[in-house]
Amino acid sequence: MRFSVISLFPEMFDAIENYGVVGRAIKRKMVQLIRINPRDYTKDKHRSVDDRPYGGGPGMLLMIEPLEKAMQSARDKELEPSEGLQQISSNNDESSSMVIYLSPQGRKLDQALVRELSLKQHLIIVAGRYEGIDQRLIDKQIDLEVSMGDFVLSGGELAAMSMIDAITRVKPEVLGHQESANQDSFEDGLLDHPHYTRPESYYGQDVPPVLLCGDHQAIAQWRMQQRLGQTWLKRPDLLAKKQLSDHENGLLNKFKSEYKDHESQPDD
Ligand code: 4GT
Repeated sequence: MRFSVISLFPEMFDAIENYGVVGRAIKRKMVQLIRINPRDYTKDKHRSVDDRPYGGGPGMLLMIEPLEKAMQSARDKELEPSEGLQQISSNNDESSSMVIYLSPQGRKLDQALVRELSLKQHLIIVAGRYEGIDQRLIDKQIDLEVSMGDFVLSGGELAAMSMIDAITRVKPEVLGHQESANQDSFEDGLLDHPHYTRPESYYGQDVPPVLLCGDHQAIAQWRMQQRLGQTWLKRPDLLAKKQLSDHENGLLNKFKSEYKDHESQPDD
C-alpha cells in the first residue's frame, strides 16, 4: 500500500517514518510513504504557495495551481509500480486509489473507516495549511473529506500522520500475532478494559484479584464485563449502537448493580 502525502512541511513525516510500528512497516516495504511539496510546483521567483481569499477576511488559502500540480504528480506515480512494494492482488475499484482531504468539515474517522481505507492500494492525502483550500478543488479533486474530531489544528499534517498510523497498524502483515489489532477496542464497538502490571499494590490500590487467579476464562469474562461497564459509564453513545447478547447484558447488569452499590456507600 502507498501513501502519498501533499504537504508544505514534508519533514514533519519523519515522525512516523523513523519510529515504531509504521517505521517498521515502511522499512519492510509493506507500506510506502511518498512526500510531495506543493512548493516544488511553483513557478514564480518567490515560490508562493498561498493566495488571498475572495471576499476578504483574515488568513490565506493554499494557492490552487501548485496544489493541483502536486496532486497530479501523486496520481502519475500510480503508473509506475514500485520495486518490492507488496500489492493487494485484487486490483478492482475497492482497492485502487483515493484522494483524501483532511479538515474539520470531513467525515469523522472511526475504526470502521480505517478498515475500509486500509483496503486501498494508494491513498493520496492532502494536508492543508492556513485557512485551507479552495472549495472547487475539494469538489473536483477530492474523493473524501476526513476529520479527526471536532477541534481545529494549524495544519493537516498531524491529522494525516494519525490516519496513516491507524490504517497501517490494521494491515494483517504489519502487526505481529502478539500485538494483533483485531483485539483492539473499537473493533467491536466497545472501549478497552483496564490494564495492570507490577506492583501488585500501588499506593494502596490492589490489582483486581481475578487477574492473579490464573483462571483464563474468569479473566476473559471480567475483562468483557469491564469493557461493557466502562463503555456504559464513559461512552453511552457507543453502547446505544451495539446489539448485546444475553450473556453480555447479564455481565453489564451485574456491573451496573455493583456500581450503584459502590456509589451509595463511598469509602470513608
Ligand atoms: C482540524 C482537523 C484537520 C485542521 C481535524 C486546513 C488548514 C485544515 C488547517 C487544517 N484542523 N485539519 N484535519 N479535526 N486544520 O481533523
